[in-house]
Amino acid sequence: MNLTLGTVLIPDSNVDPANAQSPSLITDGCRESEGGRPLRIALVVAAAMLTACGSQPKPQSRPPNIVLILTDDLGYGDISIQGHPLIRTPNIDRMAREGQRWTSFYASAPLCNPSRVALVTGRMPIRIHGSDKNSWANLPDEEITLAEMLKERGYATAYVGKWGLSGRFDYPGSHPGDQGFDDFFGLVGSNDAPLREGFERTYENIKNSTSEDFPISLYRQRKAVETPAYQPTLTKRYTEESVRWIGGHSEEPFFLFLGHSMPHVPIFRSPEFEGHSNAGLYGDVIEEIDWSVGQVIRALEEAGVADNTLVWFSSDNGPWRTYFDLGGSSGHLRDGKITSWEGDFRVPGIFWWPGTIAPAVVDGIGVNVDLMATIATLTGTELPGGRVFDSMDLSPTLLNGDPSPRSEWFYYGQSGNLWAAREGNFKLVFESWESLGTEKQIGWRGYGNHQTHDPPLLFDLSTDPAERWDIAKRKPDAVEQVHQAIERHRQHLAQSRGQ
Ligand SMILES: [Ca+2]
Repeated sequence: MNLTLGTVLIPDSNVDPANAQSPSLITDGCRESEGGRPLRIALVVAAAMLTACGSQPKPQSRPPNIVLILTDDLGYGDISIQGHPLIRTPNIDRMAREGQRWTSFYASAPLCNPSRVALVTGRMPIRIHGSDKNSWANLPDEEITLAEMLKERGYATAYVGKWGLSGRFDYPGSHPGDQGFDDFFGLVGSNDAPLREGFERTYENIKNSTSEDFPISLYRQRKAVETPAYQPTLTKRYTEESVRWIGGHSEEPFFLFLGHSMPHVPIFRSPEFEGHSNAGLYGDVIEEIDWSVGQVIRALEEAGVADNTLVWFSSDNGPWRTYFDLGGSSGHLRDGKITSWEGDFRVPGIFWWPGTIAPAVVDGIGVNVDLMATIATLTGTELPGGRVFDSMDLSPTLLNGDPSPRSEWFYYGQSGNLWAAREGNFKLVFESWESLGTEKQIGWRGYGNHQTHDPPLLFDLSTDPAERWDIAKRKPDAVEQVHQAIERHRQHLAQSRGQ
């Protein structure tokens, strides 16, 4: 079956998601209520949309809790189970061993904000922002987030950590409280914005910086409680807040989004983790995040809800390699943050739900934009109506070990240019950059060697995940195969943009 973006899989009506076997294929674009009665779409084949009326899944007595742990700029290769030789991440590794580790899991965009916009809405930023931008842009108030969706299902909701979906908290839709989160403790955005006036952004300055160099505020709800935020204990305090919040909500369905500020530069760790790793400051930072994961898992176990909780661990984009030892590693993948290479878009993707998610290493494609449809199914929740999603339901893989329903992904750059596209194992690269050094020294933020590839480069990611060998001339059929996927994707975007 030929799936297109904007198609989601959900289980048949009245089926307990935990026991779902053969999900029906539906299109989200048709999921609008009619006189209060939702339409269910039974089957879609390519462009043909066949619809049938039906009812939605009945609410379960106690839907699963959802905990999303998102790190900032953590690389694919920064965790020990994915090959880092020095950094030890026993708690993340445990999640991976007991759950599913996806080796082709992608961030939706090459940098923080658009990746997060896609994650919380199930919609690609180029769809949301009519100007085609895939760069930093505020999340519009009218977008419906995961938290707003789950609140309709009766969930308690909290956001702890870096928000990153707005630049300030002074307009409608800008605060987590406007986007469905009951509780908030964290930062508006990245831990490096803004810089102190007169602070020159160089590697040395960032390396030697203190919290005083970044006049950002730590918020509790809508009130700034600490300025500048004391950064060495951010990971620790986010963790304590999360553990406390879980303990206070174990009697009801809950959704916790823990968005770590680390390891985005400037990197800090609490005193207990100084020298904790064998991999320097960056290693210490990652090992503290791993400790945090362990604390969250323990809190779920102590509250007696671990077997009814999905925990997901990932990163919003790849490592910031222009900061050398202050940035992480994409392992065997090429390059890192703000490039079209796998080292940016491909990130850790771990799903843990003991007793429900069958342990596996999954090599099918998944993307953080898929969480919306996946979580809707797992919680028996209605996707918001009146809009088109780019989210595909990964629950058949999570619950039954089926192949991933997603066979393609599209790598958009900041300007909205299509940098690259993947169909199956083949990736076409149209535009590329390299991380060359620190900003101020070489080009924009240390990036250079920008190239437009015409004809595009072709890589077989199954045999060449490091994208070293252009095989476009050898595999014209594969080139055409990816072009066809792009054409389907563009038709879908054009038909539904802005909806
Ligand atoms: Ca980031």
